[in-house]
Amino acid sequence: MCNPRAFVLLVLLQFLLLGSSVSAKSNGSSQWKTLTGSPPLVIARGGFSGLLPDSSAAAYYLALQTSVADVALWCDVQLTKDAVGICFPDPNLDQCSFISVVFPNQSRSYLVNGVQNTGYFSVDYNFKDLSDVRLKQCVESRSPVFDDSFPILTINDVTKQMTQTKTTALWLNIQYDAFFRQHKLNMKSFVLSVSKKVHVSYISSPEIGFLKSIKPLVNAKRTKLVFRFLDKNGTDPSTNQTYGSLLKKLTFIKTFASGILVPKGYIWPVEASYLQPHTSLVSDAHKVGLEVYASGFSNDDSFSFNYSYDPLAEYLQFIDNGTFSVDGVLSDNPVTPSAAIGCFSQLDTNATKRDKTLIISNYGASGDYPACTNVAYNKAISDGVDVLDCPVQMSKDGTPFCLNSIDLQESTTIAKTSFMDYSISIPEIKSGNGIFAFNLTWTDIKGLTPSILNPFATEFKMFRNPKYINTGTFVTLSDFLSMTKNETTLSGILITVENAAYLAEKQGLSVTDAIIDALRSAGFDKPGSQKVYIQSTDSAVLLNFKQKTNYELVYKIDKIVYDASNEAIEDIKSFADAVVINKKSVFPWDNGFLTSNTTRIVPKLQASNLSVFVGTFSNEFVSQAWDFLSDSTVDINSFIQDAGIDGIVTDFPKTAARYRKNKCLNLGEKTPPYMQPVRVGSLYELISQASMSPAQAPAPLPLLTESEVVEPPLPDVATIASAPLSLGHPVPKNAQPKVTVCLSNVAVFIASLLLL
Ligand SMILES: *[C@@H]1O[C@H](CO)[C@@H](O)[C@H](O)[C@H]1NC(C)=O
Ligand SMILES: *[C@@H]1O[C@H](CO)[C@@H](O)[C@H](O)[C@H]1NC(C)=O
Ligand SMILES: *[C@@H]1O[C@H](CO)[C@@H](O)[C@H](O)[C@H]1NC(C)=O
Ligand SMILES: *[C@@H]1O[C@H](CO)[C@@H](O)[C@H](O)[C@H]1NC(C)=O
Ligand SMILES: *[C@@H]1O[C@H](CO)[C@@H](O)[C@H](O)[C@H]1NC(C)=O
Ligand SMILES: *[C@@H]1O[C@H](CO)[C@@H](O)[C@H](O)[C@H]1NC(C)=O
Ligand SMILES: *[C@@H]1O[C@H](CO)[C@@H](O)[C@H](O)[C@H]1NC(C)=O
Ligand SMILES: *[C@@H]1O[C@H](CO)[C@@H](O)[C@H](O)[C@H]1NC(C)=O
Ligand SMILES: *[C@@H]1O[C@H](CO)[C@@H](O)[C@H](O)[C@H]1NC(C)=O
Ligand SMILES: CC(=O)N[C@H]1CO[C@H](CO)[C@@H](O)[C@@H]1O
Ligand SMILES: CC(=O)N[C@H]1CO[C@H](CO)[C@@H](O)[C@@H]1O
Repeated sequence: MCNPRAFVLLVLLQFLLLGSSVSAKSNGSSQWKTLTGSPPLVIARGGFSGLLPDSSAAAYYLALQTSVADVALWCDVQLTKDAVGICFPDPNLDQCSFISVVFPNQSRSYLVNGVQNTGYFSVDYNFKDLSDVRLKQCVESRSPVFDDSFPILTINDVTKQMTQTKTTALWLNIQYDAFFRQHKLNMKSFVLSVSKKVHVSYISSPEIGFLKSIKPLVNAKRTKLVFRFLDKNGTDPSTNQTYGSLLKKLTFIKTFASGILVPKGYIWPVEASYLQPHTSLVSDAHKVGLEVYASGFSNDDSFSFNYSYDPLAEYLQFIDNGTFSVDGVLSDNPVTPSAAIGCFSQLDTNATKRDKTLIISNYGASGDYPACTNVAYNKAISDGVDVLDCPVQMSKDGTPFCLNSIDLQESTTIAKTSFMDYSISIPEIKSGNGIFAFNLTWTDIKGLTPSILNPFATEFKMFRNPKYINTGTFVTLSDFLSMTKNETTLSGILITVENAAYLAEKQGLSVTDAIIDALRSAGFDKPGSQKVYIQSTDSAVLLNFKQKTNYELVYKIDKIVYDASNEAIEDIKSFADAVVINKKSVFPWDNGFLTSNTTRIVPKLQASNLSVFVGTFSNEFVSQAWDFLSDSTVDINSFIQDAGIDGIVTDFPKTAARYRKNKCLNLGEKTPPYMQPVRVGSLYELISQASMSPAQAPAPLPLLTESEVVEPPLPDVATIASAPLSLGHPVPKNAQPKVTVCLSNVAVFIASLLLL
């Protein structure tokens, strides 16, 4: 390796990433519906190109470390002017490297398969000219922090990396034979020379002419030839036939290839972002003896809403749908298909839970349906949630009902109705205007149209399940209780209480009494199989319940806290059995990367017999640290295995429930690499090395102190004759002593954080 910087980075990676070479061979004895009956192949496109620059040494390394042992490393072969074979995604080097910085003003224009293309082409440079060119991420949405560190690799460099694991396969993709021939470069003789030196397991090309010409010259037992299909409209330059028409000639293709590689939509078509019934391509191809590999898998690409942003679900659809299995998948994030194959396939529908972590819904299955609607609740139950949650709000006429927020604007279309006139500002509740639940009767609220929560829409333009954006109906607390009471799969329900003091004092509504009454009427006050959890951020609410009931009490800490003082923990123990904390309190992060190991908060709370629940888990990869490889299962696995939490609060109970059934739990030393918790901090180290400037020292650890935990007791319920007087107006100072005290406590707490 000519670049000392990249070498240092690689050594670091080697040191910090999963080091053990535990055998990760998939279980071959099970019945796969692939052509040969073997498990499907995982093909790492340019290495782990979903995180690290495509075709970089680091990307290939990470792929080897996180995948099944027989992973195939995919190299897009390009030739330089002096006929050196490099692995690079395109013959135009411009988009995925900094070549234009090294050779300013040298861009050129060529016809590539009939399309005019401008940039910097490998055919114009000798390999040694490229020694100062560094790689960069080709996909804009991917983190650029690893850019400008890694040089272009030759195929030789890649095969050297593979020697440490004997089972790894090499896959050479020859995308542009015709183009290189136009430039007097002979791809065929180059590929043959490589295959004489190293074992090339697969050669793919979208050009029939190339495959036909090489077929007599390779050993069919050692090397499989794969015909690659592109867009159905596209044309193979060697035959002038469209790929769409070639799809009808599988027996002809079998004469020169042993398999086909097709865009995944050829198998499971997607229309308007929803999955259509599958085509018969896999079984048709298997009938004529062709293997089928599917391309286009990456964890950060928009895929069908049928998968609920869960990339593992997509792989299962292709390899474990009961009807067929593709023979391999071409992936930018090979950890995910590895886990799909090694841990999640062929699970019994009734597979037992192998992990005891509690799964608690966040407003029902709110990732799939509008929050707290009947459909969100039913989906959460059928997805296997343990504890179903109802955040209780009060209507003007005193009906407790389930909704994520006291402000009806957050998950209904009320802002588009005549109730918009009810929009007011109550700074004690939230900043900005709201249309508050206690201002409308239950009849009016029931008539509102629910609307799905979209936490990642503004910043990331990621939207949830558009087909069901306004479905479902809202339920009262007593509806919720009768729906859950006989549900044997639920181990409990969780009732969330907020704004109790305000409702009592200003609106004359006692939310705590309403809840206690509803639970009693539904029979939850008697010992039963289901636990009732009462959750609040307000310790006074929990103390109130503690005096009157025997329910499990859960204290929610909104702030990010890495530790807690002994006094604070003693206080919490006096009114709570469990605590809910933020994900970022468990693994500190900076700019999307984990900065250090787990904090002390979880063991500290657990040492005092407080259960620790953590939230909120979402499938959208933008909600996860990059360290979790854009895979919600890797995220969940690390929190459970590394941090040992007791419960996870999630918008997508299905992903968490499936995790608990996977075959790779409790295997100890035999845990395959793709189901081991990530080594936190390793990527962060890599970045600070890459940018050659030490990462900023992390901010001082936020500590939970006693002053925040202690709150004034709940006020008495006021008698309110008519519409409250002070609604929408600033509260006179001396009228609200209790609230003022409370606010000043928070202010002191925040100030103490800043001073730490
Ligand atoms: C492999 O599959 C066989 C048959 O299904 C099973 O008995 C065995 O336990 C499996 N091994 C592993 C490591 O999963
Ligand atoms: C080279 O590039 C620079 C900056 O893009 C530009 O100002 C200059 O005119 C270019 N020179 C030639 C000869 O194209
Ligand atoms: C493919 O062909 C159809 C019909 O000629 C056309 O409408 C469509 O835009 C083409 N798609 C691409 C990607 O070229
Ligand atoms: C394909 O079409 C081009 C342009 O029409 C023609 O020059 C070329 O000879 C054709 N190739 C084959 C193999 O038919
Ligand atoms: C995908 O989801 C849509 C909407 O729920 C549904 O109609 C369709 O049947 C699903 N497709 C598959 C293949 O399951
Ligand atoms: C799974 O469990 C359900 C309910 O207990 C039962 O009806 C069903 O037969 C079971 N299925 C299998 C495959 O065991
Ligand atoms: C649900 O439970 C209640 C009380 O335990 C019982 O009266 C009712 O019949 C049950 N309903 C169903 C559908 O099982
Ligand atoms: C994390 O913990 C491990 C083992 O306890 C230690 O070796 C490693 O240095 C720690 N890493 C960081 C970034 O703190
Ligand atoms: C935690 O609970 C266990 C068993 O209930 C008990 O033995 C232990 O003393 C408790 N520890 C603390 C710190 O309360
Ligand atoms: C076993 C399994 O998951 N089968 C599924 C295969 O895909 C079809 C279509 O989505 C589902 O209906 C099956 O349940
Ligand atoms: C039904 C009801 O309480 N409506 C009130 C909601 O709030 C607005 C604005 O404060 C009042 O004008 C309504 O009387």
